[in-house]
Amino acid sequence: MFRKLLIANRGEIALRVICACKELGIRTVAVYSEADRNSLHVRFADEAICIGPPRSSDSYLNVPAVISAAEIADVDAIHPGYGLLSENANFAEVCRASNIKFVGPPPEVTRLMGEKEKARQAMKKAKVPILPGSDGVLQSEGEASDWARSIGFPVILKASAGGGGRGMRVIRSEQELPQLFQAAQTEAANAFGNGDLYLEKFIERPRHIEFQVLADEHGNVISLGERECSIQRRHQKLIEEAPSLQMMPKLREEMGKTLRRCLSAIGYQNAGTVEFLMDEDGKLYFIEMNTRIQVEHPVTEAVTGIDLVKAQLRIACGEPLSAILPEPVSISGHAIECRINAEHPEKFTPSAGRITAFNVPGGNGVRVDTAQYAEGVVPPYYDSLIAKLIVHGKDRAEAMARMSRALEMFVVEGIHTTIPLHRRILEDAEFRQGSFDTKFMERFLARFSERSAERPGESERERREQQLAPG
Ligand code: MV4
Repeated sequence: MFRKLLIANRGEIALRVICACKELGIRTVAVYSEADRNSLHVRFADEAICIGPPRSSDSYLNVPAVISAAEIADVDAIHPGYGLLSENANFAEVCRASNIKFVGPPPEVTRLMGEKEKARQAMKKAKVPILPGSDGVLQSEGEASDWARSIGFPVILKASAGGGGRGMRVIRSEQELPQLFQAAQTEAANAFGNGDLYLEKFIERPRHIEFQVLADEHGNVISLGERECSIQRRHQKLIEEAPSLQMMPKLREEMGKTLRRCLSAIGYQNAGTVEFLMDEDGKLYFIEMNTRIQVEHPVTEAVTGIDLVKAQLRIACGEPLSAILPEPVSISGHAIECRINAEHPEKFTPSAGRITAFNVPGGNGVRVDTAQYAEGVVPPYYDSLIAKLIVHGKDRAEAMARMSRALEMFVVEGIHTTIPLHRRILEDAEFRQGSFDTKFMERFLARFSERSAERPGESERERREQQLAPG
């Protein structure tokens, strides 16, 4: 096993990696920005090194600063967490050149999956279902038009260097194409330094379903089932569940086999997530692969009993899956995660500041992953996730009841959070019924405004806050 590992991240995921290292007897090195001096990842790591000013670009994203810290601390490995440098193939290459093990897939695979159109073709070649669409990147607007006509409108233009919803355009008719093609190309070139586009059939009301996989360094791959991630707003997930109510056991098993074959062929290693859209007929289509541990990994941990971060570390040390996994791997019960973000309830804009009171729920089937504490400060420089509340129950009904009571017992004062919003979602009939798609939040928020409109004499803000408030 590694002797010493550097965590190139902050917040709850840095703490999550520290937990796994402590359990495996690995010494830990935290890196932190000037805004994170008093953070728990600094406190609980064996060593901590300040790598720069508050802004991520000056600290957590500064490759020379991170590598220097790793060399000074003399670590064997780096865990990148999620976001930041986790899917940066160049960083993984620098780690390799510095003789430091990057806990993740080889840079070549990260690079392949980062080019969305190449990833799509690789999946197609391995017989993973993809949507009808262009073969390779579009060379011209004319080519886009030809593909769109042969596939049939509506279609969606996507940036090959994009992902996570950035730089996409839905095209509903031939007339719209020239303008939207130009707009998408310009946006992609500006945002990613690469204007390459591809095109797919557009699915109007998809569900977002993703498969968690683990691959060792000896060609063995396993699928740990799916997560339902359709409850999202502006491409930010709010609630994730495992398993998905929409997934038939036969399809899950079939996808598992397909993914094992495909990812073994690609030479995938370590933890990864394969994202799919599910159409109204329950068919799955590959959209993207994420080559990192994800925010929502705990729901899979809850239903499989597998510690995914420990598995990542053991895989990176060369252990085979057969030594890591229980026999057999099975999925039991139902898990739900609510992302607790520091956000204004009505605008979903970041809410930084000092936390004046903090009570974390516990009890049977409840897990909270957080690096926050009472009197702690949420800095304005980073993403707004301050805690993840994960519950596990024997079925979805028990998980929902557990989530409701845990949200009630979760106290965060001094800043705004998404806790009141989650409490309302948990009461929503459509959510409880469980057959939602990625448009759920739009409908949910519209139901809200309608009810607010029926209450004259209050400001919009007062109404919204009252409706979002507990009780
Ligand atoms: C799509 C789509 C409909 N049809 N592709 C958004 C994020 C990126 N990973 C892919 N996305 C989408 N791709 C086709 N062919 C709709 C979306 C989409 C979406 C997907 C998953 C979760 C939430 C979403 C919200 C809006 C659009």
